[in-house]
Order: sequence, then C-alpha cells, then structure tokens
Amino acid sequence: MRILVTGGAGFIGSNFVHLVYLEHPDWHITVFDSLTYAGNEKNLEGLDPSRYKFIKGDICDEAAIDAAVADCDTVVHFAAESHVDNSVHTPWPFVNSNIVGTYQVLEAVRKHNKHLHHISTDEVFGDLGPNDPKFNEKTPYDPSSPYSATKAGSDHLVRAWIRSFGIQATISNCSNNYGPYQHVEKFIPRQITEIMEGRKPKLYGTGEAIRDWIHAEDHSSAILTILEKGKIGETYMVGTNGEKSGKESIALILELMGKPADFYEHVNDRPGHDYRYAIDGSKIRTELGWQPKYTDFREGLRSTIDWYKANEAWWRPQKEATEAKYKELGR
Ligand code: NAD
Ligand code: TDX
Repeated sequence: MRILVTGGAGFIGSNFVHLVYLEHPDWHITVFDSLTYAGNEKNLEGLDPSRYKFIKGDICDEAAIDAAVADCDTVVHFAAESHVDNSVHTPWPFVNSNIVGTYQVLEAVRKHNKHLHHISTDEVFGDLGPNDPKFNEKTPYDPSSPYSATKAGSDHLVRAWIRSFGIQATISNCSNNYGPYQHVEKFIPRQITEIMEGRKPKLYGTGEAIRDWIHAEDHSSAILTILEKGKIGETYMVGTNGEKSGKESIALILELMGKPADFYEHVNDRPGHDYRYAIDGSKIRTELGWQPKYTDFREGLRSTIDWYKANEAWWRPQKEATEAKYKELGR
C-alpha cells in the first residue's frame, strides 16, 4: 500500500503518519505539504527513508498534486488552512487551499482512479444550543466562519465527485483535537505555553463556549479504521464524548500545572464565536468497531502538558509571532 498524506507535516497529519508508520510497517508513506506557518518537517523526524518520502508541494498546484496522486494507491487529505481566527482576519488562503486545493486533489484522484479519504470537521454544522442533540451524519450544514464555510465547501465537492464521477471516497467529520505537535495558536497549547511563560491563560468572552475534545491519536486511529473497513461513499462522525467549556478546560490545565484556580483572564471574544460543538460518534463504533484509547480528558491533558514541557525547542520558534498576532486582535 502506498499512501499519500496531504498536510502530513501539520498537527493531526503528523500524528496520523506516526500511527501508520507504527501499525503498518509494510505501507509506504508519502507526505505532500507546502509547509505553511503551520507545517513543520520536524514533526516527521526519525522516519526511515525506505518507508517514507516528503514532497514539498502545494495542493493548488495542479501538476504537482497530479504527479503525487498518480504515484500512490490511497490519498488521505488533511491539507487545509485550519485556524478560525486567521480566517476571520484573512479569508483568501482558506478559499484557496480548502476549496481550490481540494478541487485539484479530487481531479487528480478522478483522473488516476485512486481512493480518497477526506478529513473534515464538526464546525461545518454550525453551533448547537445547550440542550440540542449532538451532530450526526444527517445534520444539515450551517457553517459560521470563513474556515468552516470553506471546509463545508470541500465536503460538498467530495460528495459531488462521488455522486457525479463515481470516485472511491469516504469522509470523516471530527471534533476538536488536542495532543502533541499542535500549533501554539490553538486553545490548549496556547494556554499551556502561556502558563510556562509565566502569563495568564486567555479566555475568549465569558469562556462558556463548549468544545468536544478528542486526542489526535484517537482521531488518527479512527481514520485508519475507516481506511481499512469504511464503506465507499459514506461519512463518519468521529468524537469521544469530551464536551468541556473553555472555563472547565482552563480550570483543569491550571490544576495540572499547579497554578491557582483564578490565574486566568478574559479577553475579547471571537466575532461570530460558535457556542457549542458535540459529536454523536455511534456510527463508526457500531458499524466499524472503532474504540478510542484516550477516554479520560484529564489524563490526555496531563500527557499533552508533559509533551509541551519536554519540547520547548519545538514550540519556542512559533510563540512570539503567534502572540504578536493575538495582541493585534486584543486577544
Ligand atoms: P494544521 O494547520 O496543523 O496543519 C495543516 C497542514 O496542511 C500544514 O502542515 C500545512 O503546511 C499544510 N497545508 C496547508 N495548506 C496547504 C496547501 N495549499 N498545500 C499543501 N499543504 C498545505 O491543521 P490540523 O489541525 O492538523 O488539521 C488538519 C485537517 O484536519 C484539516 O483539514 C482540518 O480542517 C481538519 N480538522 C482539524 C481539527 C482540529 O481540531 N485541529 C478537527 C477536525 C478536523
Ligand atoms: O486563546 C484562546 N482562548 C479561547 O478561549 C483561543 C485560541 C481559543 N479560545 C476558545 C475559542 C473556542 O471556543 O477556545 C475554543 C477552541 O478554540 P480553537 O483552538 O481556536 O479551536 P476551534 O475554533 O474550536 O477550531 C478547532 O476545532 C475544529 C480547530 O482549530 C479547527 O481546525 C477544527 O476544525
């Protein structure tokens, strides 16, 4: 099996590459990544070149993605602009990479008759009220931000290519990931590294927004399960019942890092901030028999904090520029 992983130098993509490398010694992995500010080749250090290759390329570059797809059996498509705050500030890279880029991936898959798994997010469904039922595979799309609108657009393209051209593809929509190699712009690593810098964690608005947390290793094992057992044309929700408000998550991080419970501050809210995401992940469990490993958020957070403490050299180069951007936004 020759697997092509777009966006494999990013957070979830690199966690997925490490899992495939461990579980499938007979598979050859090619990572295709343009190394935006969010991509980092250091995430992939130590992989044996006889089993792994890196291509620096942009999914919007028709010839480059065409050649890479021609040379594999299966594509797992992670590459995307991923940060909501950036999309509200500068939407174009999101339209380009998430929609135009996915179009180029789809055209290459169609031309060379390859299998595709498309990685999407729960944000495409918009947000939930406190008592609404969780998102499932039939929930209508209702995205709120330029990020989620472009991810929704990419999902629609994949569905259209399945129906109109008969490409062999599956889709998954996952909830909020955390774990090693996550960029310090995102909520959990930002708060861990702010505390390590001696500064207070920052809660947007009232801190009541709820996210459904899943460890990136569990997301990765779910994708592997879909590759191995998923039904062509199907969509799978991926989540581990990890709902927590911003306030609750900060309280846990402060406790695990030995700081007082009131060591945090409120900052400007995100415009259009989605209130709550929650995934009903029963289909992948009942139909494909997938089970997560990290069922205790506290333990997952503890190991993630340990990783950021042990890998300051990894996150240090991103930190200053990230906080300078937030300062501009008053966040
Ligand atoms: P990330 O920002 O950490 O990584 C994205 C990677 O894609 C980077 O390595 C970047 O260099 C690469 N990339 C971006 N544009 C590219 C382009 N035009 N051509 C080639 N490479 C490009 O993102 P992530 O958090 O790892 O998310 C990966 C995927 O998972 C995305 O599709 C995202 O929508 C989805 N997702 C993320 C989450 C989450 O909580 N982070 C949850 C559900 C789904
Ligand atoms: O400093 C912060 N303080 C804060 O309160 C940051 C960075 C965020 N927040 C809040 C906003 C959200 O309610 O925390 C929550 C999580 O924020 P992000 O880490 O920016 O994630 P989110 O907007 O929920 O989107 C993430 O999950 C779905 C990923 O970035 C997306 O790529 C994925 O699709």
